[in-house]
Amino acid sequence: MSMFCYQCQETARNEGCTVKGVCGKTAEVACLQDLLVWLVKGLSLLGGRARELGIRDHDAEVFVARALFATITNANFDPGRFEALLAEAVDRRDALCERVRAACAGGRGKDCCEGLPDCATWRPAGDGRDELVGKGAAVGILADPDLDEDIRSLRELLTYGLKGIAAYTDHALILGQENPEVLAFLQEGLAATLDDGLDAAALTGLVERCGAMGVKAMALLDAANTGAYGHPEPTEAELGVRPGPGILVSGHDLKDLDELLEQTAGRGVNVYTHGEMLPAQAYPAFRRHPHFAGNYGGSWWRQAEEFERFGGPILMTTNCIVTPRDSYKDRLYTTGLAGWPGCPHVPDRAPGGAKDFSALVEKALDLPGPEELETGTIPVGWAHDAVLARAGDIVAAIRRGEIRRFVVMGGCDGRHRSREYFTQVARSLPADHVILTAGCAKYRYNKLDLGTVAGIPRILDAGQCNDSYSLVVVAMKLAEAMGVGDVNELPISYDIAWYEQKAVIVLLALLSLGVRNIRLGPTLPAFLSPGVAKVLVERFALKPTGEAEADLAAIAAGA
Ligand code: SF4
Ligand code: SF3
Repeated sequence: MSMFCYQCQETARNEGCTVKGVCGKTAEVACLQDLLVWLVKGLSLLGGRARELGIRDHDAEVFVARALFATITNANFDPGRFEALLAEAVDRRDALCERVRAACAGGRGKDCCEGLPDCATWRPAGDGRDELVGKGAAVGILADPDLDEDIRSLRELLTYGLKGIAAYTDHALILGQENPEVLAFLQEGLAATLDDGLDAAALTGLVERCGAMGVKAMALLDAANTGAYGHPEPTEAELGVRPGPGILVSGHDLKDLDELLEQTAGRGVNVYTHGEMLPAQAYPAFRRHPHFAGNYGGSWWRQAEEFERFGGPILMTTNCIVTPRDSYKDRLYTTGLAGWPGCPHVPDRAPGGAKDFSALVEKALDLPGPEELETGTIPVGWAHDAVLARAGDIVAAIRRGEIRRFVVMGGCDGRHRSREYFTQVARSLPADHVILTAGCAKYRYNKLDLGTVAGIPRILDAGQCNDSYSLVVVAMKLAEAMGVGDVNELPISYDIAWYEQKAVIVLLALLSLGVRNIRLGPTLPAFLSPGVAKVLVERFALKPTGEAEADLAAIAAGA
């Protein structure tokens, strides 16, 4: 069995994982994921035909978002879960095909399901997992060895952007928010990757639209999160531990944390955040719980050691999971689209109901409390509402020269040593430079004491990767307040770290807003062909991060 995956920054040799994922994804799961993406492309093609006939299959649209989300880096490693998603994909696709056929025959007397590609008609013979894996191996990224490399690159760039949108869309859906335009675009974009008639220019146009849809998806999630839990408030998040048992929550799904906090109230169990759940420390709705304790540990790739030392149950709400050690595998609970074979999984909520976290609570009560890793606090809660409340002071500080430049350093963290670059940049920026960040990239520098300037911390942490939207809002409002017509004229530099597909959509979102001169690191994506990379460089002045010293000099000079 072989595989090919190059969707994340840690792909082997910055070329592609071919035997097993650096992330721990087996070839078997990689093939099942490829098959799922292929099938939802077929489903999406039918979704487009259905929309032309005035039919919208809402549940199928939601399914496409969930299926794509399941395939993002470090979310789901469980082959059994993919088998279930594959069966659902085939059933939903065929049900939609029947509706399209019926509507079409009635209206025009022809069969709109004729001439469909294999991905819209293939059904497994029922020979089990091997058959699915075999088919997945045949339909993956390199299925057509003769495909033009720029077309392949653009199709994959579009697919990964859509995966990022799908993740944010799923989080918003869980909070009861959806944007029909974004749901339709997920299908339109996927279907476009099947269209041999689309040349590089047409695909580039779709990639740009994908970025614009990414802005909408992030805006929706921002409204969903703040609508449900209030605007984040500047807060000093505790890093130490409290006496007594605890549960650690990681990932991105705030509703899981919300329900867990409710179900642990008065039970003598503290709830801690980890990784991308750190920003929850700033939401008023969570802070009102006296048993909501501090943040434990750092970013996702350090979790094996941290989870071991935490000692209690861990709830992994989405990415990023790393191969769990046996020492804590039985207390690592996945939920939502996260999955690891052999780890207990908390099922989805029934309509109108809540998830049942009682198993975690009972487990926590049986286990010792967490071992302390560190002490102190870090500032969080500097999302758009908090920053804009101080817009007048900030603009005045810029005019006085007290704040000379903002540096957007959001994105993802990762294992590679080369990411020390971001620590070095953060540490060495002049005292009149303020870092705007979001996503787990901040763990490379958010525990450095960089002090304050003009009464605000020099690291303004807007929240999770999806809260990069907040940084965009801040830039737009600053431009307005300073009477600047183009965001590129603001004293803002971009030094973005990427790892997985949610950072891909953040990047595309920034490009769609016309942001130029973004530095991206620690490497450019392997899925960008030289031709596509050249277009991005020429049109947007996108560049790879370089040596920290040289980049610092360029940033200080306004580049
Ligand atoms: Fe490799 Fe990244 Fe794909 Fe995992 S997600 S298989 S590390 S490219
Ligand atoms: Fe991090 Fe996975 Fe991307 Fe949400 S937790 S930013 S990598």
